[in-house]
Amino acid sequence: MAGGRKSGFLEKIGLPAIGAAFIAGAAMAATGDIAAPAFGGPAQALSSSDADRRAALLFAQSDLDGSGDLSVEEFSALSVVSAELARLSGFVALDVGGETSRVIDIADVAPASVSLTERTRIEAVASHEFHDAAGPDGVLDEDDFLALERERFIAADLNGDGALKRQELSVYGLRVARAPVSAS
Ligand SMILES: [Ca+2]
Ligand SMILES: [Ca+2]
Repeated sequence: MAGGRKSGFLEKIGLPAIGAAFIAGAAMAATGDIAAPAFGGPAQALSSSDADRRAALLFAQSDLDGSGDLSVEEFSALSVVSAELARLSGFVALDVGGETSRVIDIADVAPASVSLTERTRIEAVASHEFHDAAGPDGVLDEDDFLALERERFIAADLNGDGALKRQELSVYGLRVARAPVSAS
């Protein structure tokens, strides 16, 4: 049953490494270590500057080899891990560098797990996003990553006021969870 899976790199290297970092963070938060934020209550709003801070932290966590840029494998691992953690927990944590992360509850609107078919789609989308954002030099540096994450924010900012509230937060949460987003 498990014999046909092809994404060996992510399975053997990317996912465990990045996943372990996230899980270690969650474990530290659970035991009260201030190095990792604890999960707070539901977010009421997310400003574009907080979204930028979140993206900068994500970039640092995702640059597993510390090269200062993301490889397509590092970027793809981030997409898969973001999807799996969000779906498993039922929420998206908004780590913007404080002691607690506000969360966006997606339990009612996103599937609880990532199917193999979906995972293949997520990796394909990640590869596409990577090459689009990296541009001709094929290097995804922090500026490229912030710009890409800003697009995710702008797509969720339905009224264009530079902050996400209510329904917009749900749209953003679904995008972070790489869940299918309806057009409405
Ligand atoms: Ca790197
Ligand atoms: Ca808005």
